[in-house]
Amino acid sequence: MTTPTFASLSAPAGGAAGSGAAERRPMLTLALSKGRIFEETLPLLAAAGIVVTEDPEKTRKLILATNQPDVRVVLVRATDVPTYVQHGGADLGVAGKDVLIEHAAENEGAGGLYQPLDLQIAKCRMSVAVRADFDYEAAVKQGSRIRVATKYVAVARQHFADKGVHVDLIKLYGSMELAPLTGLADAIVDLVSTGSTLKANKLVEVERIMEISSRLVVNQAALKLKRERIRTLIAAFAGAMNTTS
Ligand code: PRT
Ligand code: MG
Repeated sequence: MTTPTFASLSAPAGGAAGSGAAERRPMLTLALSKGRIFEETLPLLAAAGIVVTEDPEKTRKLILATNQPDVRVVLVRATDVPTYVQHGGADLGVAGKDVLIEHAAENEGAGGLYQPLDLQIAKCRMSVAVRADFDYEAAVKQGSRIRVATKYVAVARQHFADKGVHVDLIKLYGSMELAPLTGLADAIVDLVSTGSTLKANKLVEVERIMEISSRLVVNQAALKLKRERIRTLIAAFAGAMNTTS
């Protein structure tokens, strides 16, 4: 028996409404954030036969239709993707490992979120960076208390605890690079991709904490109720990754 493709399981585009059970299948909702995650998820969706028919950069709509009548995309902030999926506002979503770790720490493990696939997209690393004139190694060796500004409090806390370094963590929501330049902090924990943001702000990367990529997250209840469709989608994504990497 051959496995049907996701496209063949869906109601035919433009088919007469209400004729047959296929059209009455419940909506499959995918949560994505605008920008790199949206852009890098598009080819994976295409492999599953799904084409988003509106451009998020050109519309103010937050719900985007696709060529499949029973598949839609909701646009949410990157940090809100796990929340939407966990509570069933979306069946699936794509979120960075950075976002997922912080979400789990803030939500006691975030039950209800299944992570079946590392999509290997939106890759970067989480690192410690300091001003070029700050001797990080010496501060660590001397056992000084280091002030660290970051959006990623859970990852930073764990990293410095593992090293046995005492830190005062300062939670920020963005523009972490500014903290060492203004004297707010000695160091930052932030995402680094090309390194050009650090360079432009005269900061240097002194430690790599972990590699980051984005993962597919699925609502546990949706996985049970829409099992076949979600499994077919996961298989198409996995297949596309093998052919593009
Ligand atoms: O931007 P916004 O405030 O709307 O939200 P967001 O920053 O959470 O979303 P977005 O779309 O920027 O990032 C979504 C996900 O992409 C993150 O959760 C990461 O998993 C992943 N990702 C991959 C990155 C980067 N690369 C990245 N370079 N997220 C952010 N950056 C930022 C970084 O914080 C720093 O300010 O880009 C800057 C560094 O880039 P380089 O290339 O100069 O090193
Ligand atoms: Mg950003």
